[in-house]
Amino acid sequence: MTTSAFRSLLLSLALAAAMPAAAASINAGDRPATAKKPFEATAIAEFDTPWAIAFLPDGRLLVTEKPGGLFLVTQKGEKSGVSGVPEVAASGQNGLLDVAVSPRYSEDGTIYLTYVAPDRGGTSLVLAKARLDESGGGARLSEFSELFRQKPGGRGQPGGIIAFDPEGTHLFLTVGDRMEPETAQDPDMARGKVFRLTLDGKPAPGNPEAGKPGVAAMTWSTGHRNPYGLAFAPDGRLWLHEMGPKGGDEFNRIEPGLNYGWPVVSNGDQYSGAPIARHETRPEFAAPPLYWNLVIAPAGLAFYESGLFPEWKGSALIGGLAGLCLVRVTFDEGGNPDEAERFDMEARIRDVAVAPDGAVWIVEDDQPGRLLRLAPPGK
Ligand SMILES: [Ca+2]
Repeated sequence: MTTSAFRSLLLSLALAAAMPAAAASINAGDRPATAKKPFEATAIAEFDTPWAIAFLPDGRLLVTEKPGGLFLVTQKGEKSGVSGVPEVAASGQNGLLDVAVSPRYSEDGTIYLTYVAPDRGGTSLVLAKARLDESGGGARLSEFSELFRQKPGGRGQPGGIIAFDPEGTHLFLTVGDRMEPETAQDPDMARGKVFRLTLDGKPAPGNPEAGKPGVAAMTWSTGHRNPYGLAFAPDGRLWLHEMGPKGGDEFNRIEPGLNYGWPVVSNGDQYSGAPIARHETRPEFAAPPLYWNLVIAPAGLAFYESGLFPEWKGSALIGGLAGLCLVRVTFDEGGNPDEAERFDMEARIRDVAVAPDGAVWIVEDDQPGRLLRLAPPGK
């Protein structure tokens, strides 16, 4: 062994020792969707390619449509359009994406949106906030404020998921690799990252590279491909799922400063069939404790804490696009996840949210796509 090889071996060992102890990665990609459904699914309304759903404190929902529509919807299915959404670049995976309700909504009346905007040299992921203004009849966005705009622009795989920490003081945002994989490892590119921001969209104090300029100051974790799920568990841990390439969808516990490896390592391969090194070959990258190969194409993530489905308490609920399913993930005493059951929904599931009464709501990725309420029979 040469001196430099010995040095790199020592470095690898040191990095491996610094990583959190984790159980072996579990592949849930071959699990069948055979779970008996403890719910009835009731179709509430239909939308044109719905992308995200979020509940207001009063039990109404906000629903985005990928082509650019934003709606307020009652639990009986009465829809009203919200005006003031800016022009979006709606094509392929791009368009109007996530909607999230401010953790201080009762005081600030604010919602957050992500969308892909037309821009020079491509299309850019944008994070914006606005007040949901229902004064004077109808609903509109007022005091619209753009908080973040990705530069340079890119192609598909935008990410764009918003989550707030349990304290309601920070906004977390996923950014996809925009189909340029190597940019996920570039600390100066707003690609393949999770950002941690203030509620006004500024780099949050205490971030791993808080003293640096630009993208680095915003970055909480790096090396992601295309994350369409991000949420805090009841125990305060942050979880993310991201789509793999050909195989290797990942469910990752997100910790500050860690690198999750894309595109250097993956549990899937290139679409061409060309292999990608596996996570276990590079311990300096955080490996997913749970992954899917075959893929489910995960979209939407919500943790369940209500009593309406008592057996689901503490579970993560994940929609499957390619999987045509709803996946329930449970955690052992060490916090390690595994897929507990998979419900066949016979449609591409784009997002999942839990209503104030504990019912689970999902939307189908279709044209039209249905908004469905899942509740125990008769509830
Ligand atoms: Ca990874």
